[in-house]
Amino acid sequence: MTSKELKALGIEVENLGTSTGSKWFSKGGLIASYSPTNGKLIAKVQSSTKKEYEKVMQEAEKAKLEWRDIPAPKRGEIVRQLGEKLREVKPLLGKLVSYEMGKSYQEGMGEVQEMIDICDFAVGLSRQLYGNTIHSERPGHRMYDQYHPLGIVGIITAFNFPVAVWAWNAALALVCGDVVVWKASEKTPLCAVACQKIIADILKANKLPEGISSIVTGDKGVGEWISSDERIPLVSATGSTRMGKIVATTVAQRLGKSLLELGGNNAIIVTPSADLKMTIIGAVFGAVGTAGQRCTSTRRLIIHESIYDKVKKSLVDAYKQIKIGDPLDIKHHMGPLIDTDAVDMYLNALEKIKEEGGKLLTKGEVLQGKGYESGCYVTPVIAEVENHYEIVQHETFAPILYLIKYKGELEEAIALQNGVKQGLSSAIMTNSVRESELFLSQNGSDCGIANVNIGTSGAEIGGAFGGEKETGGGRESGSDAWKVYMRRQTNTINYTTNLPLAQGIKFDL
Ligand code: UN1
Repeated sequence: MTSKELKALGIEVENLGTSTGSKWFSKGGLIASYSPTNGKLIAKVQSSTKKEYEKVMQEAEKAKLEWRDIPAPKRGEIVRQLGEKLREVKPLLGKLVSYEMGKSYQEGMGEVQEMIDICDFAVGLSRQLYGNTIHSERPGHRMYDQYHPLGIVGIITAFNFPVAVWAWNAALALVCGDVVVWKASEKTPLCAVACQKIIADILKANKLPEGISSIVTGDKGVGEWISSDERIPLVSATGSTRMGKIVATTVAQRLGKSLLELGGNNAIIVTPSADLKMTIIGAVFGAVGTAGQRCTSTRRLIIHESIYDKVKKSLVDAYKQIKIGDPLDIKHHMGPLIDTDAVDMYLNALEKIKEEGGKLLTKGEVLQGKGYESGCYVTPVIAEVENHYEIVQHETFAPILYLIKYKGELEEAIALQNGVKQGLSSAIMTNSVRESELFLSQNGSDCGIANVNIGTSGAEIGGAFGGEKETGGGRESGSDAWKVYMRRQTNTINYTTNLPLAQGIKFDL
């Protein structure tokens, strides 16, 4: 990516990493962002000091009072403008996502498309923040519930979706009348700077308080400021289960709310009636897309023994077709891992698989030579394992796909699928109504997402996104996920001259 392209997104050689709207200030240490695609330094971002964080919070506190007074459909208009701007910058921002994070250019563009889609969704939502009307048990009384803005929403995001997850949270929070303070992953700080510049321009052009959208930059210490801050009623955090447990505990100690979107250990059940062509495409994209670094990545295939060998062979053949290299070159299916620490985790996982008795069906190695200078390119691996292996129970953020055999009925496969601590995404490949309905029933998948005849990754923004168990229980994005960004109030109005008490209680004076 050229410096001219970076400049068009507002990125300089050195950037400030703290901002409220278009006011930028930073005195903390410099974070260097290297591209995993070629190992080159892209630019540096100055992290936030505690004092700067305080300034951001003070601006946010002021801005929230004004923002919540603006009618929701008018707030929607601002989000509409954000969606418009994102349409304009999609190729460039998509390129930055690909260059800084390492996912394929197509997927980088797809991520910006998710941002656009959630903006469109939020614009419609801004006229639909509905509560219920309720029939009172008392004569001459009316009841309803309504939703008010929460105030300040803290957003903590991971490197793997460096722009979309902010947009899922910010677009909804903004139409709900909240202001947002975002801490992005220190592995992808430039994506955050670029997004903040886009929204700051819109706020400025509309003469709105700039504290409506802020960013702070830094490591987990900055996340800790957000989690422990009583001025932030909701913290939405995306990342590892380890991080989520820390955020959840800190937020719970002050009885704040947290929306957690943590690790997955997603499986596709492949039944005897599965369409194998669809299965292979879904499984391979799910396992190697984003180099296995989506929380929805397909980690396990639970295959019926009657078709096991056939699926295994087709997969091994398909993996031979995968082109690995510079993700900005669209002929490549798979780019690098985010950094060399991630490569070490991949290598450790391969060792563990072998130690526990698993068998690698494809060679797992770090690629070397021309085009692979960053040291972050690895080959995707297929491994035959047992579900109970410790390594299989663990989410390794890398392109490693586990094959697990089931012998009997679907119930056995469902037990394997549910037999992990995480509960994000799941899928079944079947042409049997009985099997698909059982999979979707209360006795079926225990995940937040359960798909039939599609893979585990690539969820649309229209549905609520998130999962159960160690995935954290939060729901972001579509459906009625907006409700968590607002406080709910039940109102009872008496329009008579009597004061009857509920539950028939008599209290005469
Ligand atoms: C994530 O990996 O944090 O469903 C989000 C998907 C994407 C979002 C993934 N729409 O794969």
